[in-house]
Amino acid sequence: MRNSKASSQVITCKAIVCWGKGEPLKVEEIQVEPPKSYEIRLKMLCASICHTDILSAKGLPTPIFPRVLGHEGVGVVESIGEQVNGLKQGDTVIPTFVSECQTCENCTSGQTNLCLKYPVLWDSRQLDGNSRMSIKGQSLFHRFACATWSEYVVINANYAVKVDPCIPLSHASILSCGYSTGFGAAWKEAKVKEGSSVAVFGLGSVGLGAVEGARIQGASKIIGIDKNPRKKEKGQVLGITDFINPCDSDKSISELVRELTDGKGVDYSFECTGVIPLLNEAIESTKAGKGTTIMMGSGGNSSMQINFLPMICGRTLKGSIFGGLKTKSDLPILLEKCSNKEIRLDELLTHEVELEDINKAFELLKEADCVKVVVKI
Ligand code: CXF
Ligand code: ZN
Repeated sequence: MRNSKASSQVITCKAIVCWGKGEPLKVEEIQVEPPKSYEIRLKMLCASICHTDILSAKGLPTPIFPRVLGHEGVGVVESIGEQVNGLKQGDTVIPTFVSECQTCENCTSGQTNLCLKYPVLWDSRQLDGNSRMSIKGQSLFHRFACATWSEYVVINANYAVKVDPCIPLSHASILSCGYSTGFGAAWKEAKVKEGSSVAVFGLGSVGLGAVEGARIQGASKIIGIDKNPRKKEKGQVLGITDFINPCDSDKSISELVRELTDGKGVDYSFECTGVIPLLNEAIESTKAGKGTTIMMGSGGNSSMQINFLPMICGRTLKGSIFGGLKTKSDLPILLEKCSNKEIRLDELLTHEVELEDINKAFELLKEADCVKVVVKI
């Protein structure tokens, strides 16, 4: 039987709702509709916190409220719509915010992971413009189309990636955004070459993913940059060869990177903080004429100023969502690396909270040794 009885019923469950800009998050009883024909309803098992959820709670870049937050997570298929192929009840899946139809101009271009048929759902509703979540009759927006900080969620089946149930849930969850974004940036966007040099700005989960991606690609010099001295050791486990703490010097970061690279700069830099002045530093840390910077950090800002001279001197700046990873072609490869223990995700898992304690989780993120907070659902 493809559909359970539950698929025709609305489910009332707990979810984390953000009612307005900067307001504390609330645990609420919400209603989750049954899946429509191309949708699946997931029972979420585990979620995690990504920096952009904090920005969303502050109304950045767009104040969309009331909204169920969370976009990292993993769940099990509770029920499916009539037209869904390739997924069944009981499958373990990651909800994703990018998709891959494999047929559109972008998917077949070999240049981008931004599918045109199933785009990033910036307006925080499902593809048909509606939401499947509500509270006392009032519609709730999603975080992208994911809204993982909920016991149940409905997503379009094209935004779901099947996961080997043997992968620890916490690992699957952190592969659904931050870490994969960094890893993909080194692997798919920069295509880091063997023996090359790399600088990673910010050693949170995105940055540590970029470090590990660069190490696996064969980079021989990986410079980690972070204001938090505790990140040095963590970075070393994942693969940094050098560490810069900008607070320890009066020099600019790009000068410090040059000092570590015979005055030349690095082949690739990865901006994972979203702090705009750091983007210029990341660009200026790369080699004139051929250096590449991949920008992933989201500061929630809508504009920024890029210095003219370093860019005109032949450097490349590329923006990236989800590290350029395609959800059908690339994410399964990363999930397999996780199964084979080729990547060290345990190093990222520093804290764990219950869904109800999500506000506490935001506090934990300020702690010096915090990389990733996992949310048990
Ligand atoms: C986000 C960064 C801002 C654009 C959408 C994706 N990545 C992770 O949360
Ligand atoms: Zn994220």
